[in-house]
Amino acid sequence: MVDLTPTRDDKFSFGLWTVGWQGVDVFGGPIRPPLDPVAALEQLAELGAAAVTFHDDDLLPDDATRDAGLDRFRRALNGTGLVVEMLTTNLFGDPVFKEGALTANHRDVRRHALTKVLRNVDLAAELGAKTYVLWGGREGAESGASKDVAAALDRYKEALDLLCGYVREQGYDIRFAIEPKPNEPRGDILLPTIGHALAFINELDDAERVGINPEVGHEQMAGLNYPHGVAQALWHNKLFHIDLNGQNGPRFDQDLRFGAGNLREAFWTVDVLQGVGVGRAYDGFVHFDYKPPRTEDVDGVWESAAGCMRNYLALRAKVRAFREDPEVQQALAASRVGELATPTLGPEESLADLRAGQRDPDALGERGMAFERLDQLAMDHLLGLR
Ligand SMILES: [Mn+2]
Repeated sequence: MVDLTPTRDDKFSFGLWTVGWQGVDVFGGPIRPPLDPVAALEQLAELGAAAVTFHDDDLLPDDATRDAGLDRFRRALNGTGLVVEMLTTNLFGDPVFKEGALTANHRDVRRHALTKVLRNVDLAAELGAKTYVLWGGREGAESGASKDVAAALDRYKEALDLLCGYVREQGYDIRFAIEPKPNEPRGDILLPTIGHALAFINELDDAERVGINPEVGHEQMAGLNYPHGVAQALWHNKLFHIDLNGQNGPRFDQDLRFGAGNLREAFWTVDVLQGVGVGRAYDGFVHFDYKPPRTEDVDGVWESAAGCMRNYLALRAKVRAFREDPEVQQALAASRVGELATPTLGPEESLADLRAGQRDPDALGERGMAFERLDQLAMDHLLGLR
């Protein structure tokens, strides 16, 4: 049996808003008491996490208690040995952001939003966080004429260009990561998928400094294949951060613990994060952005946090065993998976050579690909049958 005890080397990280979620949803108020951030640090350290992340407002809700709150939090970081690896801004909760933040129609709202981000970027630098996430939950629309999408993208770009310039000017070691989401809370959110965000980043002044923070459920809400999206992000060298959780297909954002929901995609997600196929593994923090269901009491919260890490470690062991299995290697060869790495045109070959070549399309068309055997082997590993 593999050891499923998380260690600091596993680089597990949790948002303070995850375990601290009081269960407020569209249909009901809080069902759990507020969680003290220091208690959260202590419990997460105990469970084997290595880092935490937070929105400005999660830790520092008002200016009157800001300095004292920060002091107390720093002492707890030192005491537990946890680090802050990522910071982000709450640009969605306050009424001022009801129509958007960095892309709000109202210019003063955009100026207020940018001010809020800048202040928290300073805090990120101070705390040593190297990733700054931007989730534009309110950047979007419910109706057609209400948002000039091209102008909104101009303003989104302006904000990112200004933020990158600021970070460069200050000499901060910080990169930005955009978190795509198709909808919720807005009817339609800008930069809805990994692909939209990657294309947008290409238009930025300092595209090198901006990557993405894809979340399992957000892609699956759009019916997309999450591990494929992660593989493409790695291929572009843009996987700056990751948000793992669970989701059952296109429906509301479930934010289940990692491994719950679509277990097969969780398996392939861990596989792709190991660098299989892409040739480039993800070596950043393994960040969980989920919500302990509102059926749970405080014990259930910690059960779900431990479950996220346990499921990741279990799937990592399964994925490694799958890749090392000699029968899997034979099945991969039978399915010609490795052959895809060979360029279509030979090194000394011209397109004229290619066109002059003889092939037998009928014979090629008759050949089975043996993918079912390959996938059943993966299934057998996942089900613990091998
Ligand atoms: Mn989510």
